[in-house]
Amino acid sequence: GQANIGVVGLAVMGSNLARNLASREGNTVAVYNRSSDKTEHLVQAHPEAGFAPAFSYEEFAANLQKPRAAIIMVKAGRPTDAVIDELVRVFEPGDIIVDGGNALFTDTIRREKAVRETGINFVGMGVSGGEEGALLGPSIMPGGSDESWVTLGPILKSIAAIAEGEPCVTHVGHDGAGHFVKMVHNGIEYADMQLIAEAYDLIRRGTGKSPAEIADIFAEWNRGELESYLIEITAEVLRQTDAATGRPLVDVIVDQAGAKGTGAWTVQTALSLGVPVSGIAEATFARSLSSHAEQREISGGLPGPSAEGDFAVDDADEFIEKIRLALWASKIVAYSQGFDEIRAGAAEYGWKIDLGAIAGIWRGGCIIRAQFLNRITEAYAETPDLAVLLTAPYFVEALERSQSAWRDVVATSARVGIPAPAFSSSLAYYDGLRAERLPAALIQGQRDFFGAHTYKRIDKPGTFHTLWSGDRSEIEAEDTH
Ligand code: NBP
Repeated sequence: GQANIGVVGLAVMGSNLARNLASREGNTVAVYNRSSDKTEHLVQAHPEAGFAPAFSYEEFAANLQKPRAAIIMVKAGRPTDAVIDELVRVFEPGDIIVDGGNALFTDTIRREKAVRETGINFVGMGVSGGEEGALLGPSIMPGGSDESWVTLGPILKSIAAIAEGEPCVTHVGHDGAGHFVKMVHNGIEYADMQLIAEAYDLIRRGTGKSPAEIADIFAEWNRGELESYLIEITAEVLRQTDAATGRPLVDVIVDQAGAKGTGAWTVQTALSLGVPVSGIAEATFARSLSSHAEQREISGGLPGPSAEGDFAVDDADEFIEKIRLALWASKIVAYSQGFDEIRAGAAEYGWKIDLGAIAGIWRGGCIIRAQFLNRITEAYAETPDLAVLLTAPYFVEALERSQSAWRDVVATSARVGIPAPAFSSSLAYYDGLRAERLPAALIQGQRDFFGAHTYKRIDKPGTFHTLWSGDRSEIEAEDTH
């Protein structure tokens, strides 16, 4: 075989990744797809790529140099398992199977374990950036063994996005670490998008500005600390006019947000790990709420302020600046929560993850790319075991500067009846972290009352229970609950 890398699955993502690989000096790319028409089409449409096409798994394996390395880009779930089975059949010990699809990290852990028993390496790899990223340079989050990274590293570095001269790829950690980090990336993306949407809604309804005018505001914000791909495309979407009606496009799009499930995975995993990713959760639930048309239909007449939908602020410019600061503060919370989940996942699954390097590889190629990620890298460079990202000096300064505006915006949204779930929950999380005493003490009391779940005291060691249905004296209890 003459190819040094292969791609299985030639739908849009696989084709683009194969073309990206083929465009780099020194690569010859073997390609295979279950339906031969896709393979033929790709090879004919891109003669410049010099692909080595195959029409059976045997032929695909024969086209690859040893040790073989192949990236699977098929539908996540059973199709991925089916392709892995075929590759295990035709590959040999020492070869590398990479799954670049959107797999759930626990599936990746299971697959890695099973494939490893055959002597073949298995690498679960998160790929972010959609179709365009796959073609021009994605952000790449590979897991798997150190041995696989030796072979894959140079190839992946050659196709990844470049941010400030560095390729957006790093060996995240073993087995499922790459897909875990990709999952949290998507969760953060949900939160970031929801925060931007809340900012837009408040500006529009509070100032009466048109979408095109608000596009200018986002374009302006994109020149400051909020600079990011998502802010940039928000301006583009808001500026778009619908050709058919002449109205702003955003006004003719049905207001029900779709989701492919990675946000839900992030939240479900956080619940299992006990990590409060409330901003990501609210963003995920906000999409769910939006998509329940029938519930919204029968709820439209419920009492509340601002039945007409609009309110007017006295000073539009001041209000807009407050929203910018609320967005900045809430965004810091969302990223801090996401990194908290990665930290907790690494501890639970035994991965050594360099959190600063993760922020580094998100600076290019992916949806949440932004200048601000450099600040996260710096924070972890200074304090590698930082327990709460937002306590790093740069973020503390930002929160100090923005928090009074943040509180005003959340209070205003509550007063006028405009939902701002991600703004509000981020602020509540922040205040919860700051609080000297939390009412969790009362919850412990309630738990002890109805379930004898016991509690600890602030003034002495040990575990205690009050005899609630007896004389209400306190006894020292065994810590079994
Ligand atoms: P799809 O997710 O639409 O999958 C289509 C591909 O899967 C085709 O090549 C199809 O072959 C193949 N396939 C299926 Br379906 N069942 C198969 C089986 N049993 N055996 C072999 N091949 C099978 O493709 P995509 O949209 O290009 O996405 C590929 C992966 O990348 C997915 O995991 C997706 O979640 C992920 N993705 C990532 C991003 C991102 O931004 N990172 C974006 C989009 C997708 P056929 O031609 O014979 O039907």
